[in-house]
Amino acid sequence: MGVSESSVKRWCDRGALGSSRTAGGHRRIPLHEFLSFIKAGRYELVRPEELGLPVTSGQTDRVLERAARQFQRALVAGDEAIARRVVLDLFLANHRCSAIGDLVIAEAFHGIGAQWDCGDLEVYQERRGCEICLRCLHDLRRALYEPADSTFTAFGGTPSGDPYLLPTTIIEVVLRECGWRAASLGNSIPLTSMAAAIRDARPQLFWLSVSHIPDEQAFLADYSQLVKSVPHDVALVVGGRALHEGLRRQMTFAAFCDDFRRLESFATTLMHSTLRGRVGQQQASQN
Ligand code: B12
Repeated sequence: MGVSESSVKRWCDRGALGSSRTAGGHRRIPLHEFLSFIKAGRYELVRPEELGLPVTSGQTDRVLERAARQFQRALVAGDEAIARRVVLDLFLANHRCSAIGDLVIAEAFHGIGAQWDCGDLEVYQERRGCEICLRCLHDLRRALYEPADSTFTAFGGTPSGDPYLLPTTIIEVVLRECGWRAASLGNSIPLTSMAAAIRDARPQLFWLSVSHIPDEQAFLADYSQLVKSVPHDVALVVGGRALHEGLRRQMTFAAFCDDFRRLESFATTLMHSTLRGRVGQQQASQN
C-alpha cells in the first residue's frame, strides 16, 4: 500500500482493517479484508504482485465501455497480464462484479463472437481468451469475502450438452459479492444430477445457466422433472442466450434474468425478504 507498518498495525487494532492473530502473535489480514479496505478508502495498491495479484495500472476510474474494448483486445492478443489488470482495476474502482460481467466480459465476448463470424479470428484465439477470462474471474473470487455460515447458499451450472463455462462462473462471483455462499457446479450436468445436488445441499437459490441446448424437447422433458423435485423454498433462477421466449413459456421458474445485474437485484431482494421473514417469526414467537 505504500504506508508505514505502524499505520497498518493501528488500523488492525482499531478494527478498521479486519485481522486475526497468529499463534506467534502476528496480525494476519485476509486478502478480501485488505482489498475491501483499499476500495473503501480509495488507497492505491502499490505492489499487488506481492499478493499474487496482477500489476494494476493505477487508473482506478476506468470507464466500463473503454475497459470492454481493452479487455477484448487483450483476450484476442493472449495478453493475460493486461486482461487481469483491467478486471482488477474495475473491481478496485468499486464497480460491481455484475456490471463487470455484463458491460465488460459479455461485451468483449460479443465482440470476439463478431470477429470470429467475420473470419477475423482463429479458433485458438477464442479458446485462449476464455481460459484467460476464467483466470480473471478466479482473481475476483479470491478478492471476495467468503461467508462463514450457510444462511444464504446458492449453486448452479449448465445442463447436459452446454459447454459454456463463463456465465456460470461469473454468477458465482456476482452472488458471492452480495453475500451468498455461492459455488458453480460447472458445465454439462444432467438435470437429474442437479436435482440430486439440490436434494443433498438444500440451497436457497439454484441457478440454471443455459447457453446451448442440443435438443429442446429433451431439455423441456428433463426440466419439468427437475421442477417437480425442487422444494418450494428453493428459488430456481434461469438465464442464458438459449432460453428464447418460446421455450420460457413452457417452463416454470422463480425468475428469469437476462443479465447479471438483474440476477443480483433478484438475489438481494430474496436475501432481504428472507431476513424480514425471520425477524417477523422471532417477533411473533416473543409475543
Ligand atoms: C466462447 C464461445 C464458445 C466457447 C465456450 C467455451 C467456454 N469454456 O465457455 C465454445 C468453444 C464451447 C463455443 C462453441 C460453439 N459456439 Co460459441 N461462442 C462463444 C462466444 C464467443 C462467447 C460466449 C460467452 O461465454 N459469452 C459471455 C457471456 C457472459 O455472455 P452471454 O452468453 O451473452 O450471456 C449474457 C446473458 O445471456 C446473460 N446470461 C447468460 N447466462 C446466464 C445465466 C443466468 C442464470 C443468468 C441470470 C443470466 C445469464 O448474461 C449475459 C449478459 O451480460 C459467443 C459469442 C457471443 N456473442 O456471446 C459464441 C457463440 C455463442 N457461439 C456460437 C456458435 C455457432 C458455436 C458453435 C456451434 C461453433 C461450432 N461450429 O462448433 C459451438 C457450439 C458447441 C456446442 N456444443 O455448444 C454462436 C451462436 C450462434 C447462435 N445463433 O446461436 C455465437 C453467438 C458466435 C457467433 N457470433 O456466431 N463457443
